[in-house]
This record gives sequence, C-alpha cells and structure tokens, in this order.
Amino acid sequence: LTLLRRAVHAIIMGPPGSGKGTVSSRIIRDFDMQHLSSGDLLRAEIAEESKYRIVYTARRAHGVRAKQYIEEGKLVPDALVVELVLSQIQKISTNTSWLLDGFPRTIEQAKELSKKEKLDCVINLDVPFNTIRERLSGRWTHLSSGRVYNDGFNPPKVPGVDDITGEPLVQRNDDKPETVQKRLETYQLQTAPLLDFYGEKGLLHSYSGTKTDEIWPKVKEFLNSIMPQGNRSRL
Ligand code: G5P
Ligand code: MG
Repeated sequence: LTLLRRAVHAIIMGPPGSGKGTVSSRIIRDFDMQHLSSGDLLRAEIAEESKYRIVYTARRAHGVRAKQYIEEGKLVPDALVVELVLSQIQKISTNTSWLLDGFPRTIEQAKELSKKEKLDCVINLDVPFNTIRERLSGRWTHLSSGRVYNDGFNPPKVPGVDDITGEPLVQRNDDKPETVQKRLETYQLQTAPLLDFYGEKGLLHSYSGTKTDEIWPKVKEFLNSIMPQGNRSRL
C-alpha cells in the first residue's frame, strides 16, 4: 500500500536579508521540499552567460537583461522573472512539494503565479530594516549553490571558503550599503503590498523577530502541522 501524500506549495517572503535563504536551507534539511530562489536563478543565468561571453541570439539572455536591475537594487521586469520561475516550477513533478523564495515580489507576479498554481501558504519573515542593514554587510555567498554565511552569525569553517565544496565565497555586488538601502525601498514600495494580498486570501503566516534562531522553531512548528514527519515519501 502506498501512502499518497499531497504536494505542498509554499512561498517564503520578507525584505532583502530577512533570512529567506537561511530559513529555506533549514526547511529543505527537515522537510521534503524543492527550493526555488528567483535571486539564485537570476544570478545563475548571469554567471552562465558571462562564462561564455557570447550570448546566442536564440537564447533569451535573461541574465544579461537582469544584471543591471539587480545591481541598481531594482526589480527585474515581471515578464522575465515570471517566465524564468514558472518554467522551473513546471519541471518539478506534480507530487513534489516546493518552496518559492523571493518570488512573487509584485502583485502582477502573484497574479501570474495564481493563474498556474494553487498555493497552500505564505511564510513571511518580518525583520526590522536596521537589523537587515547590519547583516548584509557581513554576508558571504557561495554563488553556485546559494549557500550563505555571515561573519558573526554562521561563519564558514575556513574564512572565505564554502564548507561543502571548498570553493571561494564572494560578497554580492548588491550588498553595498547604498544598494541595500535601495533594495529596502523597492521592497517597501513593490513587495510589501503582497502582505495584504495574501492576508486577504487567508494564506499569510507572519513571523517577527531579529534572530533567525528565534523565528525558525515557529516556522518549523507550523510546517510540521501541515507536513507531518517532514512529508518524507516513506512514512
Ligand atoms: P534575492 O536574491 O531574492 P533578496 O534581496 O530578496 O535577494 P537576500 O538578500 O537573498 O534577499 P535573504 O535570502 O532574505 O536575503 O537572507 P539570507 O541570505 O538568508 O540572510 C542574509 C544574511 O543574514 C546572511 O549573511 C545570513 O547568514 C545572515 N543571517 C541570517 N539570520 C541571521 C541572524 O539571526 N543573525 C545574524 N547576525 N545574521 C543572520 O534578489 C536579488 C535581486 O534579484 C532580483 C532583484 O533585483 C533583487 O534585488 N529579483 C527579482 N526581481 C523581480 N522579481 C523577482 N521575483 C525577483 N527575485 C529576485
Ligand atoms: Mg536569498
């Protein structure tokens, strides 16, 4: 007898630097979900295209178009991100649960997503902007996996080096203080309205705090309530 489990479709949102990537890595460690981060997808496209230098005209060159917006702390145009993320979701099998990180980020993107997919919940990380400004100056990222570290909070075992692959860590171009400020303004203007949008649909689960270690147990408790035993396929 096979126990049928229903795939869960979740979103994790919050201002830049609120801990979406950090909490997502704990979620996929403990729950059987596939993580899709729109920022990681965009950065992967940029890295791929700059590696080959030549952008084939047949390719859509998402990365080339996205790069400038990201470096200015602006949102990449809806049409580009929607296509990129929805095409990745479609590659995930229908009985696999997924967690979208950083998408949707505008009402328009949320409407496009809702035309294609049913959502179960939206986890919102509500972290004060001052806490965020401090954190992002100390962030180190492993670009190809999206793993993040922080000088004080979760430093890599060897400074400047990813724990798993041994590859070098970098500071993201958009973590400069002036770009962080711009990203926070963009969030306030274009993304914060989604809180009402999902709140009205009864999907929003908000967690406030200044420390991921305090927020995480509450997120985990909530996910346990909708995915008993971590939703592992063999129960
Ligand atoms: P991204 O890549 O989605 P943001 O700006 O939304 O970028 P970001 O910066 O990736 O979000 P995060 O994932 O929320 O932040 O946070 P994180 O990386 O886990 O944690 C931040 C730092 O704090 C890390 O160093 C971590 O170790 C540390 N930390 C975590 N918890 C704690 C704690 O408790 N204490 C301390 N001291 N430190 C802690 O998007 C990038 C760009 O891509 C484009 C946009 O241009 C965007 O600006 N983009 C889109 N454009 C349009 N539409 C979309 N849907 C788009 N998605 C991406
Ligand atoms: Mg992130």
